[in-house]
Amino acid sequence: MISENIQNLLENIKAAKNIVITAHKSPDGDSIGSSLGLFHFLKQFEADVTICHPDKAPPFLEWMPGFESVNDLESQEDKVIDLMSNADLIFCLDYNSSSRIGHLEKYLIKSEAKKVMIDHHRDPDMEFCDIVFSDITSCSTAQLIYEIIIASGYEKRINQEVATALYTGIVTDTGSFRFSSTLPKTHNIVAKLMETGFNHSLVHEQIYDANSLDRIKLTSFAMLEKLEILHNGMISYISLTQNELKRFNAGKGDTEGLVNMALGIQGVRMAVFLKESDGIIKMSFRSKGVIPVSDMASKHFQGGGHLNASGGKFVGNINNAIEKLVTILPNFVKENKALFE
Ligand SMILES: [Mn+2]
Repeated sequence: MISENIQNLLENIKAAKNIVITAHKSPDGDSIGSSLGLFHFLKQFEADVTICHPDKAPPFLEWMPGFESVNDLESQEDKVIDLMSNADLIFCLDYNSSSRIGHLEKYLIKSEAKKVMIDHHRDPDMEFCDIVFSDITSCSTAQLIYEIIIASGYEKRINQEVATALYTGIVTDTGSFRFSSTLPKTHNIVAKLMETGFNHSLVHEQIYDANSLDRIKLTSFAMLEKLEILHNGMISYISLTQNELKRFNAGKGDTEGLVNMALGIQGVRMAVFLKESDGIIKMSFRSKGVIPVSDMASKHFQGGGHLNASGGKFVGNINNAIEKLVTILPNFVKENKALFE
């Protein structure tokens, strides 16, 4: 897939005047890491390169080299619309469907630029991009970008900035190398990135040891007051209302990881997190082993994602969302009975 497309991609990069890098809504370490990794790489070519995301990145990524170059439609509307309309090459990173970029979608669809998808989510929509690099076995989009750079023959252009950004994408999307998507080649790639000499300990410290006191208190509250256990201790869920989030001044990214803590309980095989957000309920699903939470997300909650990590939503209030979840679960457990034993 990479080797088939690489020539076409390189020709487009070399011919481009204005390159725009987009990534999915609600940015995470991989969407920002892959955007900045590609940004620092492409800056070494002729074209002007900019990053246009649908919304603001969480503060825990602010330390990343080049972070100030990440524009977002939410807070820089005119600039982003202008950049999107002048683009002749647009990268679509870490999303498999144009519906994943919120209000940025209409500017992407309107644009006559060549579009390049680089992504690792299941069931990619092949229609909205001209060149597609989709590998659902890849642990992260950042890893795919590394492989694309290698295939392009420009390995020497992987400097510390590129490496730091791609490393951050890989670390965050693999849960620090623990998810089953982490392959031997992932470690080989990380070894190559580390050879550029960036401070990897500092990357971990900036990502994982920089919580606000409010965030720690929100986490404690969620665990103590809002954690529910079902099905003989095999399923856990946490729900948070808008008022509860407000009480702890929760900002972007502050509930990130709660679902993994709910999954981290001994005996729990599957965890769900529900969060009230702008009139809808956002849901995250996680599982151990090969329990396909992506099935539940896509069938019942207008979402999808990865086998062990998926997202979805429910339109309505949080109690109805919980009710629907609790009603569906017995059947889901029955369908995947062997996986819950
Ligand atoms: Mn990703």
